[in-house]
Amino acid sequence: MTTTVDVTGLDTLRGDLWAAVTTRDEIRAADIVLSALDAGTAAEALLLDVIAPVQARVGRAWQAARLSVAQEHAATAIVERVIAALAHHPAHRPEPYEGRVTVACVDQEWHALPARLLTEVLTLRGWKVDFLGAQVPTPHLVSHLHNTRADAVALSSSIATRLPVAHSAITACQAVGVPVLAGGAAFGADGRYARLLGADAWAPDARAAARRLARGIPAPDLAVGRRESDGLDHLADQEYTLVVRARARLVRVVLAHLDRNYAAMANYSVPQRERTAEDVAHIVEFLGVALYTDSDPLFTDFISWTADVLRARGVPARSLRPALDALGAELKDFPRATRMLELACRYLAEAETTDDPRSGAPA
Ligand code: B12
Repeated sequence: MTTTVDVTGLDTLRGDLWAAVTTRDEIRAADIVLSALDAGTAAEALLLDVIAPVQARVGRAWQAARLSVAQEHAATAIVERVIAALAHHPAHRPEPYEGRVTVACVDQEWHALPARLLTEVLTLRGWKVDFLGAQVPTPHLVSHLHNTRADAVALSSSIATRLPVAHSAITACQAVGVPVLAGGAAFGADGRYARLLGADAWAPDARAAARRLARGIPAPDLAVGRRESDGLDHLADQEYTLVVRARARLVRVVLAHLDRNYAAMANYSVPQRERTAEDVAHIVEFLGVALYTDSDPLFTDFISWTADVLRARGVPARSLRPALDALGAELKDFPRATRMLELACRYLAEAETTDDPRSGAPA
């Protein structure tokens, strides 16, 4: 049964599901979704207009420190179970067979839930889907494609730091003649990184992905060939390679700089020091991907996101500045990295006006 429900109905469902997942009431959460399905709400609407926005809200609430990591994990675990219950419900039966698609997250990508939502939507639309889940090593993905003769592979990535790995996966899948549909937040809201990395197609969400697959994505022309470096001429300056190779050293140097110059660090507890080291490692990692894609906004957006996360936890945005300065000093001979770090510092300077002037400790 696939009728729709009015906007108010969906809003109520979202509110109810949010309340259930944030109070860790799995039975109630499943009941809300399955009752709506029985009452005639389309399974696709439940997946994309109820479950997906609730999950995204969980993410925003964690970012704003309104939910703890444990609460976010518990909510996500319940959402996964609710999707499974929905998928196994007798009302959730696919329309006629259309073709075969493999859905996989790129290597080191743990965000399997967006890919799972895509899987269920494609299944509802009649595709036979092989869902390979989170962090699929590229060689295993390629041998799976060899063995199953998929019409296309849908590659999912949510976090931008996985883009270089996604690039290798895209190239490897195409090399065995399978067209690649890319998607997930990592590829950019407008799909710019999917295009940059040579994906055959991109879609912003599961509905658009289903429409794109239905139109057919031509198999890559193996006779023409494509170099992995096409469109990435900027990599010739080696900045990406050198930053990635020096990652561990850069993190150590920045931490030593913070230790020397910020008395507050001496009073940090072990967990606080660990979090600072994680934050610095994250900064270096995102800088590396910004260099890979030659995207200034990728790095500034990440700094803006980190500043929001810190601010929500009572740490001012400017506390990121010392780490960026130390990194800038180390990378002063790298023009692209210098430009990105300067832009990020400019962003922080503008954001500073909204900070609490009393605190000045580094992240
Ligand atoms: C749940 C979650 C996790 C779980 C994932 C569990 C799981 N089974 O998936 C866990 C705890 C593992 C996790 C880990 C991390 N996470 Co997380 N996570 C989330 C969260 C809350 C929800 C993700 C989700 O399911 N979203 C819901 C769906 C609906 O998202 P969606 O992208 O809109 O999906 C649609 C489209 O993208 C599209 N789509 C998806 N895939 C594909 C594929 C193709 C081919 C196509 C065409 C379309 C398509 O279709 C989907 C349906 O329409 C988000 C917050 C958020 N707002 O998304 C953070 C978030 C993605 N995580 C984040 C972070 C930082 C991390 C960590 C780095 C945290 C840490 N310090 O360890 C790690 C990284 C792990 C890794 N290496 O991958 C950040 C990323 C920020 C950034 N700057 O990029 C976010 C945004 C949280 C936040 N608000 O700050 N995370």
